Amino acid sequence: MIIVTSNRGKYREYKEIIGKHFNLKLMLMRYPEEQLDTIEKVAERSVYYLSGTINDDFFIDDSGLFIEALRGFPGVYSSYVNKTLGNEGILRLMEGTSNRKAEFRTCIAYYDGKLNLFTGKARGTISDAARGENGFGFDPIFIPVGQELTYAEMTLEKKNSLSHRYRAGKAFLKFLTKKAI
Ligand code: ITT
Repeated sequence: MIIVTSNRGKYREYKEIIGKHFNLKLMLMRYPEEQLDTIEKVAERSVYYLSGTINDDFFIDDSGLFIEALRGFPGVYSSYVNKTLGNEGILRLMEGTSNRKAEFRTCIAYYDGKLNLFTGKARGTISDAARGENGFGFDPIFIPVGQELTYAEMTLEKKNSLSHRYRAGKAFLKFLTKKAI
């Protein structure tokens, strides 16, 4: 089983979520991501693009941060926004905004000759300041619901016990386990 991603942070998390149960190999590469209106559509399109070039079962992970007060922004534009505005830019956009609600979403798209999608969500809030050194991307500014710490202040094990990626991964793992028997 191959994970195709340009993001080592994702791989680190999947090594725990999936790699403990199935043999997981990393194909570190960037692939074209079309700007469609949902992460599921983006993932689906990328899988069809990659399925022509990879001769093994593989999956990709398309994720995004959806901020309520910004009407779902950055959403499907998360990767671009993370590179351009960054966490400080998001915090600036949120200055003076009392509604800090946000949701992280992950869509795993697994290709085994057929396309299979697994989604996971985690609700939470945007912190007032960036906090923590762990993780990647928007982790320093996202506090999952019921927690005090940002993802970046948590250990990998803790983030992996409650994150959007863990939830999508759990559904994926169930599918893989069923398939293996
Ligand atoms: P791929 O090669 O796998 O596409 P990517 O980093 O471009 O890697 P996405 O498009 O799925 O991945 O992610 C959109 C942005 O959201 C990107 O900047 C990520 O760093 C960030 N992101 C995704 N999952 C995250 C998580 O669990 N915690 C914090 N940021 C995350």
